[in-house]
Amino acid sequence: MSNSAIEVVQGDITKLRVDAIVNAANTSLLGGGGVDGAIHRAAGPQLLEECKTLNGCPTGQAKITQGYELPARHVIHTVGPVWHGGGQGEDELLAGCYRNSLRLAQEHGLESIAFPSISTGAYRFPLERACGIAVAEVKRFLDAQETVKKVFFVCFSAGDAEVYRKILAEEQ
Ligand code: AR6
Repeated sequence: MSNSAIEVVQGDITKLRVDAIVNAANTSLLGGGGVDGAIHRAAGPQLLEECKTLNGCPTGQAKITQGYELPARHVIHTVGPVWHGGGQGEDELLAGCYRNSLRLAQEHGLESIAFPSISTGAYRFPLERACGIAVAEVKRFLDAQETVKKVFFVCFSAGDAEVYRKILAEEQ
């Protein structure tokens, strides 16, 4: 795996022209606030129409749709765990979000994928802990296959981007 396979970007994930952006959704897959709301607004109403056909998504799993009016071709919807203190399987569920999203991308022959910082907003997962899990899962996946070539971590705030860059550098 080359070092440039993973890139941290600060900004709005709805602007990225990649094969798939990942949505930090809830189990209904019918929209919400945060990055979920931003993705549905930018993709337009057809995204909700397709989501209605999916019958929701369990925590830690992922489902794929078209991107509609987004620059991204697809949206991979995953559901992060709500943070309850760490004793309720939160780490493994969050790892599942990254693993299952990447597997879906691979199954669909997608080369580039962008993740928001899943569960670290409304679901209150501690940022550094979530970031460590995200980086570990993405690295393991990139080392094991050749379809997905580029992974972006998209951070809304400069502070979050700094944490991601620090943890990525430590793991090199
Ligand atoms: N681009 C990139 N990152 C963003 C954007 C954006 N446009 N908007 C927000 N973020 P959250 P969660 C960041 O709360 O914790 C929803 O209502 C945000 O700053 O969106 O997994 C769903 O429907 C934070 O760093 O997701 C669920 O009910 C990160 O995205 C619930 O929130 C994740 O924050 C999911 O909560």
